[in-house]
Amino acid sequence: MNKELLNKISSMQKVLIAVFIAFLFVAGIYLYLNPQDKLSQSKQTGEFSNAVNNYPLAKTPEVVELKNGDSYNLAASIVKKNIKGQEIKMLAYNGSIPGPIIKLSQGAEITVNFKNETDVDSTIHSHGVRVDNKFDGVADVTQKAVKPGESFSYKLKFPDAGIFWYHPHIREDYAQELGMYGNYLVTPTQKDYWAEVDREETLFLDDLLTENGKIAFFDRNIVNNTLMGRFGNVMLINADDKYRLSIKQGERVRFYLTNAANTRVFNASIPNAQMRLVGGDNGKYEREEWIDSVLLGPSERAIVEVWFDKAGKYQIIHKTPDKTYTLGTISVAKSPVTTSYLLTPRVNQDFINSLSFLRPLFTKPVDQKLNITVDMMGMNQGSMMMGGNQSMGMQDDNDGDKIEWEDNMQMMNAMSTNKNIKWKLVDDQTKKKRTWILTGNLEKVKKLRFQFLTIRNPSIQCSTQYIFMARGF
Ligand SMILES: [Cu+2]
Repeated sequence: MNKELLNKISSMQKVLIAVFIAFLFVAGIYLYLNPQDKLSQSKQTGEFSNAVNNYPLAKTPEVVELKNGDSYNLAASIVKKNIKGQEIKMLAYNGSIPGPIIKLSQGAEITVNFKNETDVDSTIHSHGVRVDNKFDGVADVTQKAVKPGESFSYKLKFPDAGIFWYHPHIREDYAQELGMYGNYLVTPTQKDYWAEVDREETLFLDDLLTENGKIAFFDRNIVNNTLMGRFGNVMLINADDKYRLSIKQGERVRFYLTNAANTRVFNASIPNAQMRLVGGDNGKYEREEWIDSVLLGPSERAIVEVWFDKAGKYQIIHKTPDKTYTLGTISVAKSPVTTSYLLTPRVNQDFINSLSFLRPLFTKPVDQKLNITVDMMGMNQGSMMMGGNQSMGMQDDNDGDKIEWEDNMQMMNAMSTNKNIKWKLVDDQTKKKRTWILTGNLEKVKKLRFQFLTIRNPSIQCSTQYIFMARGF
């Protein structure tokens, strides 16, 4: 080979490299400008159909009262529902979204015979209910997934009073988003556990991501938006974008709120009405308090009481530092006011006493720290290819705000899947990855601190909220 040829090759290589870089640059800009196109590439691997077909219309939930020892059949199936004037394919329990409100007395044990008639594997996870591990409904951990056409029976017991909920624990990004959620309302055995009210209402707060009047793309095999979760663009109460409640003046209402959104935090309030926070995830609180609004993380519940002593229209709103969403309306019809509402928030001494055995642990030093952190396989290279951080929209514009109210890292989020984002628990001291199983009696229980570490990439300073669940307690 002579020198000239060598020069030729190297200059050809230079051209090739330049073309390659140019290609990456153009592709990066293209993907940045057309995020949906990136998704449509994976559409070929199997998209969940969003065809409405002849599916029945979703019903509104009925209240099912169950007694100790009862069996109840709960089938999940495909339905359609009108959201913002468009018929959308959704999933329902016993034909309704939310699913039936299962009302039972504290201490009851029931059997739920679940049948999966949807297009996705499923389970029933009874969120917040202290059930036996084998009926906890976590696919591939406590049971095998219930495939379409299959059934599974859950033996459930309800030792605690309050509001709980059921939903699948496999592909809940798809199935729960499409309507698979329902409440268990557990009435306390103790008579004055709650204050006297005239009415109880269960409200599921949720958001749904739609695109051109259809549910936005879901891949059958890949979970997307795993970094920040799937933020919706339609706000819903009980799967209704125009939720209405009609009551009479003077009524005292206890609302049981559940956040069914997969990542959105709600800051709910009813302007011009006095609201009292009386309970949360585990029933009543030690001390009730007057509040202006209540903050609900994903999966969280809140129990509030409101007395509507004036007639008129009230709005249920969700207020963030930048935006106010109207979630629903409450019409209060004129009526003689015959009831009153105890104006002093209650102090629940019995509950305070019942927690006294835990109080010494509050000041006990932490025995071990566990870091909850994330591996982002290939995501960093991706961000370089996409032309830097600024254009990725990864900079957090909510300085000092610890809540990610909206999807502020849309591009990065759209690229993240269950394949390139892996969560792990790492021992803070040994830096080893671990799985923790706590055994033994309470005195021997170690005090653990679980801490979320900011992702160790200076370009990704995000303040996303992540859900952390402790099971089997
Ligand atoms: Cu849950």
